[in-house]
Amino acid sequence: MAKKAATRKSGASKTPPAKKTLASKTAAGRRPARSNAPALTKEEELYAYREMLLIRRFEEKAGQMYGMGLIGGFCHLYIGQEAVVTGIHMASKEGDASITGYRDHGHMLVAGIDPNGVMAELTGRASGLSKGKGGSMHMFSKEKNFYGGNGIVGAQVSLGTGLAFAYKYRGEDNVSLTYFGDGASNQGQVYESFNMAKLWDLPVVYIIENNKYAMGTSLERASAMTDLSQRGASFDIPGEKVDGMDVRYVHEAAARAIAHARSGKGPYILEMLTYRYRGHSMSDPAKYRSKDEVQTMRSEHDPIEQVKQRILSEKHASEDDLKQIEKEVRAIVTQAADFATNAPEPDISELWTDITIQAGS
Ligand SMILES: Cc1ncc(C[n+]2csc(CCOP(=O)(O)OP(=O)(O)O)c2C)c(N)n1
Ligand SMILES: [Mg+2]
Repeated sequence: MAKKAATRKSGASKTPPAKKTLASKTAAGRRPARSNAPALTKEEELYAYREMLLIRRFEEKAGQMYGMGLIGGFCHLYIGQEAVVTGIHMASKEGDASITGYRDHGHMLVAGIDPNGVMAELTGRASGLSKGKGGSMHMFSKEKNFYGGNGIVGAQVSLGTGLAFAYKYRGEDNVSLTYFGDGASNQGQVYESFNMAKLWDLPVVYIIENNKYAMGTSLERASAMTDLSQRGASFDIPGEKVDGMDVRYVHEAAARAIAHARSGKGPYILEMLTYRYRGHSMSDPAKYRSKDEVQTMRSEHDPIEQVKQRILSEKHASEDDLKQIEKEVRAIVTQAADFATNAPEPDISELWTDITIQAGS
């Protein structure tokens, strides 16, 4: 990624060569057996730290605002999963498309979408990304090639495959980054999409964010075959399991998968082993898992804490430097919250717009 990390809006990407290796912890024993982790450069580590912190603080604020009644409807937080979207984005390049389900705030922030517009959409304001009419699950940015924000579980897989088809059809050098959950991986349309993607060797990377649960149902309870990285085997789509709590592994695997798709070899599956700390949505009593399980993931595998400790031990930055980053991130989030609280609501006439295409138009 190199360039993208340094400036959020820069152009070409470079997939960094594997450099020196560092030892890494395993994610609750679920990480594939590899003893050495790939290293990121100082700039990449600092970029990852800032991006993940922005997602974390933004969502903590959204959670608070939801509790205060400022955000209505559904709101699914991504807290704990930040390394997935950050590492994938670092390996992508300008113009690549991304699409996901309803747990989408992190995907938008990392794509460089204005936090004010995202937060204002959560509070239903006219200056929100969908004019205040979509809410948490339905936001888009054509400018940043972000295609939602989709509430129908699995629907983004067909749409993401279609985005890849468009790139190939037009002869463009971009890939579709299609994110979905472990629960969605059992949806029928996923396999119709896999078939077409391989049949036509479409440039799509399927990123399965396996956070172990689909609402209150664990993967083991709902899936006959739980190795999601192999779900493309019968379509001849390669796949791998990745420690999704460690941004270094995510970035390394993403670089490999994206290069594969971009070079014309067709789709690739990445199963990201990750974890959400919060409930499925804001209204989840979370009775299906123990507090210990959550606490272990938070205290032993937190993606932000891992990067922070490496930055300090490698002396890439001091405690004070990191505090300064935290301060800057908090200022962005505070400003977004203020904006989203004070911005005007949509005019009542907006009830009748953006519903259907008018005859003759
Ligand atoms: C087609 C469809 N079926 C059911 C639902 C209800 N539903 C919403 S989220 C969800 C669980 C999906 O879990 P997963 O794919 O693992 O994603 P996660 O929430 O863990 O990110 C379900 C069943 C839905 N929105 N759409
Ligand atoms: Mg899940």
